[in-house]
Amino acid sequence: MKLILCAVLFGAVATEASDPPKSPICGHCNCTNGEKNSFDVYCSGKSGEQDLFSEKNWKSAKNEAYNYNYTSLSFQNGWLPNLTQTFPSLSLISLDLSYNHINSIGKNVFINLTNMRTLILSHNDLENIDPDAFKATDKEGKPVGLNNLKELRLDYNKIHTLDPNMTEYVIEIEILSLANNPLHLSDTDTVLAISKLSNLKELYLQYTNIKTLPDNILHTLMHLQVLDLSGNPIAEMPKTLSQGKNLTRLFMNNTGFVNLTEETGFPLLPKLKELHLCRNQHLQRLEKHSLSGLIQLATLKLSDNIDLVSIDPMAIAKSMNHTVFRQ
Ligand SMILES: *[C@@H]1O[C@H](CO)[C@@H](O)[C@H](O)[C@H]1NC(C)=O
Ligand SMILES: *[C@@H]1O[C@H](CO)[C@@H](O)[C@H](O)[C@H]1NC(C)=O
Ligand SMILES: *[C@@H]1O[C@H](CO)[C@@H](O)[C@H](O)[C@H]1NC(C)=O
Ligand SMILES: *[C@@H]1O[C@H](CO)[C@@H](O)[C@H](O)[C@H]1NC(C)=O
Ligand SMILES: *[C@@H]1O[C@H](CO)[C@@H](O)[C@H](O)[C@H]1NC(C)=O
Ligand SMILES: *[C@@H]1O[C@H](CO)[C@@H](O)[C@H](O)[C@H]1NC(C)=O
Ligand SMILES: *[C@@H]1O[C@H](CO)[C@@H](O)[C@H](O)[C@H]1NC(C)=O
Ligand SMILES: *[C@@H]1O[C@H](CO)[C@@H](O)[C@H](O)[C@H]1NC(C)=O
Ligand SMILES: CC(=O)N[C@H]1CO[C@H](CO)[C@@H](O)[C@@H]1O
Repeated sequence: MKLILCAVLFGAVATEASDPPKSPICGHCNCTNGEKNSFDVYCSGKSGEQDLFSEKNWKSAKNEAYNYNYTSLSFQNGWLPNLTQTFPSLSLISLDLSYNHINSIGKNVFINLTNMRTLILSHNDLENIDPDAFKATDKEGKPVGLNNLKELRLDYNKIHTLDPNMTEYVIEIEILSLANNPLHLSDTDTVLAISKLSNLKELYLQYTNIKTLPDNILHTLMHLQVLDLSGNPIAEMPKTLSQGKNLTRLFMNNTGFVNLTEETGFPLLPKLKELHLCRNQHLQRLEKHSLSGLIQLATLKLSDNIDLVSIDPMAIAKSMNHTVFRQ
């Protein structure tokens, strides 16, 4: 008798675990069921408004109490020009809202997504980001930031300036992409906004039309490991590069260098392991010691430099100048 009861109970539990009640969002979008009954939601070409912001859509109609573990949402190719509605409280770790024609983000949109580590807003129409866009509030109602956010991707928008009051709320991020935006990096607010992000490990600035980096920015971003400056009209080595003591990977494809010498070449970058210097249409000569500061270099990519006529045999050889400063 006991044995039968156990079998019946076990059966019921097993069905519930493998087949949770379906939520409306998984009817409109594609949900994949991952580990520990977590869900990854993928949606393309939906209007957005009705689907995303109603809490009911994320619950089971049959069993309101059923607690879904939504780990990621990718909502693309929709129409969300004014992103002003607040997402319901979801356990999302990753949110991808690329290709949605977003041109403004209102206050408190992400306030309930307190677990979010990755936010992708690529390929939208953002020009300005509201200073309070990433503001959240704690249990007492005090303003705090998205304190779990580690990765923010804003590439392929129309951003020219950043507001320091905006980055204040994403202060913990380690990865920031601003690639393919018409950035004004000479604007002091924008520099201040980026400088505040002192935990940054990866910064993507390719195709932002910048001519150099602001002085001392790598002194502030002292943990930076990966920097992409490709596709910018940079003709002189940015002065602050010598402060990139923790840089391990540097990308400078398609820039404006012509002749790099010991004086105009790379500074001492003691941890740099990988350098990409490809597709530099104007690059002609890599002179003696132009790369000697890269004392740990393991990978050097130099492809498709159509004007490169001379690489000095001592271009990368050890230079006393660089060993003297080595600690
Ligand atoms: C949700 O799912 C993720 C991925 O499987 C897992 O790491 C996390 O612990 C789950 N959260 C809860 C509350 O079950
Ligand atoms: C769901 O996936 C199918 C097959 O990949 C795709 O054709 C469909 O557009 C997806 N639906 C949504 C709403 O993204
Ligand atoms: C978005 O908001 C602006 C003003 O904040 C308004 O002028 C515009 O019409 C709105 N666009 C849409 C599509 O709702
Ligand atoms: C940031 O906020 C402070 C206080 O609200 C304000 O005085 C300042 O002008 C703001 N900064 C910018 C760049 O908007
Ligand atoms: C960056 O370099 C400084 C000194 O050069 C060091 O103290 C610090 O721990 C480094 N940070 C990381 C993340 O490696
Ligand atoms: C240039 O740099 C990028 C990193 O942004 C790298 O992935 C790419 O392979 C490099 N090379 C060329 C030829 O573009
Ligand atoms: C680069 O070096 C070549 C050979 O020394 C020289 O003719 C040319 O003027 C230099 N170009 C620049 C921009 O320094
Ligand atoms: C050190 O650098 C200076 C100028 O940058 C140069 O004149 C000198 O020859 C270099 N010394 C060595 C040993 O490379
Ligand atoms: C579902 C949920 O938790 N919604 C909350 C989102 O954040 C706002 C502002 O703090 C709350 O009012 C909602 O209750």
